[in-house]
Amino acid sequence: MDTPEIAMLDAPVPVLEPIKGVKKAPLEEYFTSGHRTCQGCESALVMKLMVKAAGPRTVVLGSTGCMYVANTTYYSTSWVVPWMHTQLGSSGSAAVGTAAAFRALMRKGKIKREPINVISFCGDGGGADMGLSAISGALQHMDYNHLILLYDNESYANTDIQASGSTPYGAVTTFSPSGKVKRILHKRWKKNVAAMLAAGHPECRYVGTVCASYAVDFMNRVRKALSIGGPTFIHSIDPCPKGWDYDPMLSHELGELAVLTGIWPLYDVENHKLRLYGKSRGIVEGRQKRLPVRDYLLKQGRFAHFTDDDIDYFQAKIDDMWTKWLIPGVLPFSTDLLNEKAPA
Ligand SMILES: Cc1ncc(C[n+]2csc(CCOP(=O)(O)OP(=O)(O)O)c2C)c(N)n1
Ligand code: SF4
Repeated sequence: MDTPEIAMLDAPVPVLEPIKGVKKAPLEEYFTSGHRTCQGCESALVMKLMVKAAGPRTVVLGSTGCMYVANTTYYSTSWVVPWMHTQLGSSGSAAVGTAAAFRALMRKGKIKREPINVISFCGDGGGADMGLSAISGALQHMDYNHLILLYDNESYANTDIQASGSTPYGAVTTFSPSGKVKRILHKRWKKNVAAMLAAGHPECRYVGTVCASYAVDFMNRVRKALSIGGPTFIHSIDPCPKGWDYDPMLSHELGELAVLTGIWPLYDVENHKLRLYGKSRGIVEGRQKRLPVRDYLLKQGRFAHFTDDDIDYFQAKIDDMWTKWLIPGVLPFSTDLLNEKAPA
């Protein structure tokens, strides 16, 4: 039994054992039919897996973006659990506020003292750009239990595919079309959000990257984050047929290719210990050969303007991530990167 003092201070965390194989995954759905996401939308799958892993005692908070707008068409919603919309840059503040409210209500005896998961999600525009400071603040409020999940479709998809800080080098967006004068308009390398947040928040006990193509791993990262307690963060890569311009049947394959080409390393930082997992672990340990980035890039219309030089440049950057960075694909500290040149 908790002492009254501890009961006053601590909001309880759930016991969520890892799911051992897809056949052991819970059958219940808490994100179900009724949404209007595009065919093949991986972000919709992310929502489904996220809340399936968390279970029924979960409150979901959603930052403005596709996963808000497409999931709450007038008079319908696909959320079975309680859900609330929050503003574009507010996933961090909403998470802390809701977790604090639950704690206060439990402390005052107004609701039963039981584990209630608080999950706040945001797109890359809302999370990697304008909401980053609120997420950083949330990861410093150690007293509250919540998970912030950044679903990264690599653009501001809901407002018709504008470039974000998370858009990959060279991708065509409405802000960065390919033209006759400049074939490549978007020359920034994608922000390294999960690593940035893990490295910059020494007390945060769990940060991870995930990909919904590896569904069991995905759900187990969500379960780990929710059951470890405190503020936690997960970053998922989400193939988006509309923004990436590909046939919707390729979504699953593109998720796998993002990992197998080494573009999207799967890792987590649990209690300050970094560990590559799944196929990414296979790559560092030499059991899995990295596939050429060409296999991934040329399946997507947003890279259709790439020449062989562009693909070679992209490949060289990924090779650097795996050979010269302090931690493969994660921490970009290397002086060699200063010597490279992008193709004109
Ligand atoms: C403060 C603010 N500025 C602009 C908008 C308009 N807006 C709505 S959704 C959106 C794009 C969100 O992009 P992202 O966070 O990447 O989510 P996605 O649409 O890709 O799911 C924008 C700019 C807004 N709702 N609030
Ligand atoms: S635009 Fe992309 S993220 Fe938005 S609903 Fe369509 S596939 Fe999903």
